[in-house]
Amino acid sequence: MGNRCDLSFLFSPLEPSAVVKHTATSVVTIERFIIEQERMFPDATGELSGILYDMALAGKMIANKVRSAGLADILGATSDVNVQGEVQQKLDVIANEIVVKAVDHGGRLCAMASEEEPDIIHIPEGFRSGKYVLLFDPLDGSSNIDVNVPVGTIFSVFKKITRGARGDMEDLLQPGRRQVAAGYILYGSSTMMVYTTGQGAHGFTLDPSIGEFLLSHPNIRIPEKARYLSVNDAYEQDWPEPTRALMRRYRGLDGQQKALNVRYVGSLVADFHRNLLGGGVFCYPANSKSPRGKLRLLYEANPLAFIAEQAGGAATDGYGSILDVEPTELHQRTPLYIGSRHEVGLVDQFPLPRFVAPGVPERRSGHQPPIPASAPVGAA
Ligand code: AHM
Ligand code: MG
Repeated sequence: MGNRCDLSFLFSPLEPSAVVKHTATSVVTIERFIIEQERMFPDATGELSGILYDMALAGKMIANKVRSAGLADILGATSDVNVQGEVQQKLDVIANEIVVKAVDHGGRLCAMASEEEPDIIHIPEGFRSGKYVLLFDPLDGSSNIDVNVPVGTIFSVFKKITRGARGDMEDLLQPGRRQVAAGYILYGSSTMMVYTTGQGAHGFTLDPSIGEFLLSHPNIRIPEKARYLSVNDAYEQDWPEPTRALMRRYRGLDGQQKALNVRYVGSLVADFHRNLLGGGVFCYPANSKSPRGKLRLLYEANPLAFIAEQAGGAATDGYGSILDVEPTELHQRTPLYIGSRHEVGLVDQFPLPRFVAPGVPERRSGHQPPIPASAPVGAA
């Protein structure tokens, strides 16, 4: 790749995935790439780009903590539980603080929400309020930290829609289809950041020798031919029959297709990333103990769904695209089936029962009506 700045060929949706080779004197940093993308929009103010740089910086800082966690007495649990009733790991708390502090003062955001905090996070008095909101899971898969398994940060950005000076709950509760950017940082054998602003999904690998994310995977396209199934089948006994039948399909047990290979890390970002590059489907179905599933719509499902769609894949909760769900609460959970388009499409062939909380209408435009709340999750 030469030194000229025209990277427009990387943004063509028709360009196949390729791994970029850098030379000693020519590299494409994440900053350069973001600037090039921004140039395609003459009205862009640079604020969204600024949020992406801030997240890249936060990712580098968290990577640093994750790398040295075993040495620095930051492994293990705190004495606190988060809003979901889960024990907070020390690194959850540290990662949450790193993200908040990386973005709260730039004048680009008007509010935030984190999986680790119960309520809306306002921009502190004294800092300028901007036109975007950020929702994030600071350290997904954190129960794996103590055993040195990859973890990740996931984020989602929307434009402010309310009129007031500061951000509101309404700004945070928007359907995923309105995301203007989303991404994740995977702390694996190398640290990678993958993001989209709706112009394809692009991956960057952290070069630790210079401390920069370098473009390594432009225009990621999820392989059409899936290789992997990622699901925790310890829950099989709690799945309704249609879910079991769907899993039998993926495993080739009903004779309708070749069996997928099963790979489950138990860290969503790691499982998603492997399937994004290698082809596959990640499933976290609802079950009788978690009738709305486990994963969070706003911090996990939405951003990854945006990236999946931009890479040619899909994501559903079993009733329609994840991106069309209209959220009603910050920490809303959702079933999730995400990855290669064909495998995600198979979900439609299995009539999964739907859980609706009493008194809370499930809102989504143009999809099948829900089963009433009184119906058990196992009822078709
Ligand atoms: P977390 O946000 O508390 O870390 O929980 C989310 C994680 C995902 O990374 C992963 O896919 C899932 O929980 C694993 O759950 P389970 O152990 O039930 O399979
Ligand atoms: Mg999480």
